[in-house]
Amino acid sequence: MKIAIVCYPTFGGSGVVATELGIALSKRGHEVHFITYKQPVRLDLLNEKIFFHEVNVPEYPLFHFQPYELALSSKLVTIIKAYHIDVLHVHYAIPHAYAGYMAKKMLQQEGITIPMVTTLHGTDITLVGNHPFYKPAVTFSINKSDVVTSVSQSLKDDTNRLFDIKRKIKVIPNFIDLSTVKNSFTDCQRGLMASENERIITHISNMREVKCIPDVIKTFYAIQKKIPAKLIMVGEGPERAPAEILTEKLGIASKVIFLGNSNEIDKILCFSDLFLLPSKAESFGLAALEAMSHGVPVISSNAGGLSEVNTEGFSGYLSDVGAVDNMASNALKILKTNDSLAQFKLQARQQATQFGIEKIVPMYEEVYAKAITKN
Ligand code: GMT
Repeated sequence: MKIAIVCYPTFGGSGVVATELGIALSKRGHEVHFITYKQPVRLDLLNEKIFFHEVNVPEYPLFHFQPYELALSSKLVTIIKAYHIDVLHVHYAIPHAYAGYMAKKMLQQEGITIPMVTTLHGTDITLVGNHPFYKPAVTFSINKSDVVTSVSQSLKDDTNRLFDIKRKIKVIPNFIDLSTVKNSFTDCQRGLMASENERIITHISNMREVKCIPDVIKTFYAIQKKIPAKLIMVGEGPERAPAEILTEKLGIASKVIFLGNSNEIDKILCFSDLFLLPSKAESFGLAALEAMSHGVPVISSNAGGLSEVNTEGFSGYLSDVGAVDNMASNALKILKTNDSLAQFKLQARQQATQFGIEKIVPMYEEVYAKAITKN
């Protein structure tokens, strides 16, 4: 198949999923065309089956807002025609499904029909799309998609509750390529971050309010009172600076390392003992799955789809949003002895196998094939 993928190319779960999916599809023989404003962060594998088409938005001083949707839909028309694309897959409803629908309509004028698959990722529904300023356009573009998928049952339920959706939504969970994750934790260079007797706790996110960054710091504060530990904070966002101030106020600044955005997530997870994800909303929690794939148990909230990813008492523990004391005592259950940590590490890795790429990518292939046949 010839598949066009539209996504956000920067750090963020939906872009990562779209990129990894495109790479996996290309390895399975499909021709994949990424159409977005920048080369996706994880797309370092340009080959004869992968193409990247940049969407340029010319700056014009008259415009207060430059019209990205217009440039994207025009680019889609050009690429779909030039490469005879069979199916268009847009990740994140805003504004991709809207631009995709416009491209479909323009192509129809020329006698070309193409099915559009829209994958909902979370914030496009729960945080941004639900805003009254966007809601009519988001509802319209979801209903006009030929197939709609969501990354968890929880997100499907939220979408049906918040919007007037006429389409059936198919749940296709996010996935992980376990073959790329090193299974031996012997060469992890822990010494770079902590001393021998310290546990290493990690948080990775784009540090927005939804990630409850103060709860990460407060949970760690309670943990380090009981056992020697370091906290590694990976990512950039508006909550980073206040978090740094909080670590100083609590007197733990020397135990918390802020690394900023990193392309070395594998190395960081390799030496991590525990992952914290106390978010107040999380449609899936790809970062938690990535942690588990490296054998890192997860202490998370029970928001959104997290309970579909993290299993209580097996891959980690779940608490109510904001219940930092509970999160800390759960963390200590895992970290207290080498035996319990080793057991949870094994179980976390086992949990990740449920979301193996080889199980999930064929689900998308099936969706594409059906949509093309119906078209
Ligand atoms: O929340 C983020 O870190 C970014 C956001 C995005 O849109 O890229 O992530 C959403 O999509 C991910 C991939 O499907 C999910 O794993 C995240 O749970 C989801 N974020 C939220 O729902 C807050």
